[in-house]
Amino acid sequence: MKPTNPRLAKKHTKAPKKTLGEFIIENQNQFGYSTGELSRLLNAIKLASKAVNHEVNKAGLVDIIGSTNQINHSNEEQQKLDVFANQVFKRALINRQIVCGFASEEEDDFVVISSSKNNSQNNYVILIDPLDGSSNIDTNASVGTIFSIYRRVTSSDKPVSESDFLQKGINQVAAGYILYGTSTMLVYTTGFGVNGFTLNPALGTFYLSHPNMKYPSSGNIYSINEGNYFHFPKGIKKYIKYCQENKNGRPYTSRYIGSLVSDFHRNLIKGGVYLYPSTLKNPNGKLRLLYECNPIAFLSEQAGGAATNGKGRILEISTEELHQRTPFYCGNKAMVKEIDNFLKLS
Ligand code: AHM
Ligand code: MG
Repeated sequence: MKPTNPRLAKKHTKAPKKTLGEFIIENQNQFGYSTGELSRLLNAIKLASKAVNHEVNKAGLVDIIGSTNQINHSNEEQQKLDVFANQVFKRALINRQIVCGFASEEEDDFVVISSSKNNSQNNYVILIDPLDGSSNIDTNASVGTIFSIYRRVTSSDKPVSESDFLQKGINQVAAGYILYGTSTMLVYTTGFGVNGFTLNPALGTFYLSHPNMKYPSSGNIYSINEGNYFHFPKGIKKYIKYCQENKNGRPYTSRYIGSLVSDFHRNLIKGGVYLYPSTLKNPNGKLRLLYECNPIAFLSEQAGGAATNGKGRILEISTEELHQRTPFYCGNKAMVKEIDNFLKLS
């Protein structure tokens, strides 16, 4: 019998991938306040995401696609799956009494959650966009869930108040997204790098597939809804022309799904930048600071990238209201810097 090639033998005895549950427990002691509360919260998100994933995968087979004919706080039409995903996350977090407050892009106001367990109050609030990019559902394109977690700033013997939610992005203790794409992934950060987990649908388990995610050192993708070109600020119009110019490694490639989680995820892996500028109609852009921009900005910075509103860092923007919007530029650091320069010069 031929002796085993030691290189091949090594390949076959590769250690099994870590599960998300194992990873959460292993890293629990990274927090100053290590009570296991944040770990339980991440586990609840993991569970809810599987339920949403199951429903998203059935879209087309059951009566779950299309509009509810209702308008949400932001004056946008709610899709049936928006409402479903919101309920699933809300229930998972409220029933388990893991957080003391919940705010969602699909709700008008935040929800106070009081805990009946041992008379103790929980310390975290969560803000969530339950189904981002939901207008893509009808066409079977990828959508996502985005979440952002803060430690409350008010005293824990009182119900949460608005100030617990209106914190600057730099105060986030964790943020992440679930991408319901060709495979389902949960990607998150607790301020110690970004890690991505892929769902094995047969087992219903997330496995660490993308440890310590970082942007490539350079990128060449720009993602923007160019249909709004004539409504963009001068600097962005010039930047788009710059991307299209044929010199010094350009033209860049244009890729836009219209689903922030999917566009961000692709740019993170391949190197690129996502832009949602102000427009004549929407001077603050379209994206919501608390539910979309802050969590994605936190992930972007943790992956070695940047996120700005064209004037400064997203994570340092003061928040005045729950559904506040902001222009958003996010991706490879050097590319975001280019955009900031174009905006400053125009
Ligand atoms: P939503 O939360 O209502 O789905 O809106 C956010 C989405 C982002 O995912 C996406 O990048 C953007 O809106 C697309 O907007 P537009 O169609 O104007 O390009
Ligand atoms: Mg959204």
